[in-house]
Amino acid sequence: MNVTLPEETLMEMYWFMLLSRRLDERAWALHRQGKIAFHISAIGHEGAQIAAAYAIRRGYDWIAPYYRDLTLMLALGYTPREFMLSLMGKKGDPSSGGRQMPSHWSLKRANVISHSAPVATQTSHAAGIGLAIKLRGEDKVVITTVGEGSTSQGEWYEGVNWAAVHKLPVVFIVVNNLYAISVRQEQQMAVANVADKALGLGLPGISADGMDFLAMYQVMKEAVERARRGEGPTLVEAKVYRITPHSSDDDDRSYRPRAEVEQFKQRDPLLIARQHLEKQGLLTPQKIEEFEQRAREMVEDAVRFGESAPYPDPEEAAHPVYAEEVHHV
Ligand SMILES: Cc1ncc(C[n+]2csc(CCOP(=O)(O)OP(=O)(O)O)c2C)c(N)n1
Repeated sequence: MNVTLPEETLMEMYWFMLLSRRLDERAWALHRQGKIAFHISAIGHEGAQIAAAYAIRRGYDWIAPYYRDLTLMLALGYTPREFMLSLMGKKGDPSSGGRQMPSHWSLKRANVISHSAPVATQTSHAAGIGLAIKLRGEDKVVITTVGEGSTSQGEWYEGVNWAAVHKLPVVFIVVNNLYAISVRQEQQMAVANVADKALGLGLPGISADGMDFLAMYQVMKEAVERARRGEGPTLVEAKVYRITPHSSDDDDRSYRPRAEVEQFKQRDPLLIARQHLEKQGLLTPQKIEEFEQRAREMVEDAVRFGESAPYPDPEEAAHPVYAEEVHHV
């Protein structure tokens, strides 16, 4: 592995992974307390996401994410307070003003575009943005994420195919956590790796260890640079594991053995990152405690902020779904 990143960058990456984890855990607790209606988790996905965030030029490149991208969003500047507003359906939620499901991100200031509820639709959004970048002659890149189950959708093939034909600056990240709710990968596709699908579509396909943020970063960095040089899209498969149930509405005991979950917990991305940074002498027990303390404070501040924030005004219910004034041509 020849990844060289400044020490502060490595520590910052670890910090966002930790903050994401602690926020995520708090969201589960809020759900069990009956304070929020729904949560969909990033636990197990942090390493792949932080690598993607740091491989791009944040605030410059474009992002078409999916619902499991909490760590990516935090690294793009989405705040814990904003996350709580989204979870609690409160007015200041930047994604939709508290009127969308939580974790259906959009963040104008960070070039994050809103995604729809049907899975894989963001793939064609990303291809469209890629085409716009190319037509304008810009050196921007767009990254988009889906789960492996979403690669069974026709729209996913259409978007990837179009980007490959026109050599668009897109990195298609497929986060393979083995399950699409209760459907295992083998019931969903006849290939061993999602990356194998790239062969038939005419773009490079690479599998990365998404549990290890440095392994994933290396693959992402190459894919992003390739796109920026005008050499076209790459399909990056991040092999991860979803340690939690699909969402707060799901009982995963009905479709996967506990032993499997326990086995993958040994490869927890936060643990792997910690081991990397401890080995390099960057993370000391004191630093770990300092980070934990800061994360606890931020999470509790965000919860208080969310709880005291107002709900959207009823008059805003249709905004900005319908135009104030309709223009007929
Ligand atoms: C077109 C479509 N079909 C079904 C659903 C319901 N649905 C929501 S998430 C999901 C699973 C997606 O699995 P995957 O793409 O592997 O992502 P993961 O949640 O595992 O990260 C399904 C079937 C949907 N939102 N859109």
